[in-house]
Amino acid sequence: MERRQFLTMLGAGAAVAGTGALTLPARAENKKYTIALVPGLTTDAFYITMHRGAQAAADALGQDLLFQGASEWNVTLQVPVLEAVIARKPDAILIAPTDKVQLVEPLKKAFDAGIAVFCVDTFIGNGVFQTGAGDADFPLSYIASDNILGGRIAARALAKSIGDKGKVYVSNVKPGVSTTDQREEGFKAEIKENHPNIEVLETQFNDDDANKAAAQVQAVFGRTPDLAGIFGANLFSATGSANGVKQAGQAGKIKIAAFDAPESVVQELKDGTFEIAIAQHPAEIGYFGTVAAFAHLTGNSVPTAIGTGFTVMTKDNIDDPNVKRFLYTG
Ligand code: T6T
Repeated sequence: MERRQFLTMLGAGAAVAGTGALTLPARAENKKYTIALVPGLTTDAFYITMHRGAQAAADALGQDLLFQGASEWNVTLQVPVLEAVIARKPDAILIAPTDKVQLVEPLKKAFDAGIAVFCVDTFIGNGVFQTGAGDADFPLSYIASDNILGGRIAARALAKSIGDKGKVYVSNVKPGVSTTDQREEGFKAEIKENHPNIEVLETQFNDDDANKAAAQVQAVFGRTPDLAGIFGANLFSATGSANGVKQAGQAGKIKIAAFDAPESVVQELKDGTFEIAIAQHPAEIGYFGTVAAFAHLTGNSVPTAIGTGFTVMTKDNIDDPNVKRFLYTG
């Protein structure tokens, strides 16, 4: 062997050995960590699918996953669940906080107890973590969709389907939810910047209740008979709006851009109730959230933000297996 080649190999070997020494897990061999996932609510196909992704990662890594949440999107219900989870002393908590402000103090208790906190889907504060600024930057990472972009995608699709003019409104959950606030923000910014002939009416807040969202369609349509479109900013807003539009006999006439993709969107797209459904990748959020927690617990650094993708579903692509696989199937 040539001397130069030998030296190169020696150098490479030393580098590998050096890297290995630096990243060796700082844990006792075979120690199992407990990672808790606290969803926004347990009965939502979005979080059920996120749980599946988290479980897949926990199984692959040989770690324990705890899934505990409230049955409704409600701060008053989520806080006691979080307190019960903290009492079980998990090593890490992945949480979708139901309010940007009201979950800061309850989560600070987890942080003070030495539990690693990660936000999945929704965030606290401004969602920018580990900056040393403010009192809500203590979570280690935010793993989620780009919700402002999602709102913009919805606006473009809805604008196209209504011929770039007319009246629309946003059906939304409630103010203070980071994800749906950002979707509305992205939607309105896109309309304002690029669709001057579209008027955005007052947002209708439904408290994550599809029945309320359906009733609101009737009310808005009653006073605005030339209503052209609706942006359903999450699963219950979109499915409720679909029901409302059907009850008003306006399916396919009042266009809907839907956020989220429970299995029912297949039919809604095919029969023209939805123009577009923006599927998030909740399994990916759960998977990478769990991997991030494990990386941290084993002494590795983690990125402060991990962005997950979207799949835009239409009647023309919904039968494609590469699209269909992003339906929220639990
Ligand atoms: O849209 C998702 C999630 O991203 C949002 O934060 C709350 O609503 C859903 O869970 C859908 O119901």
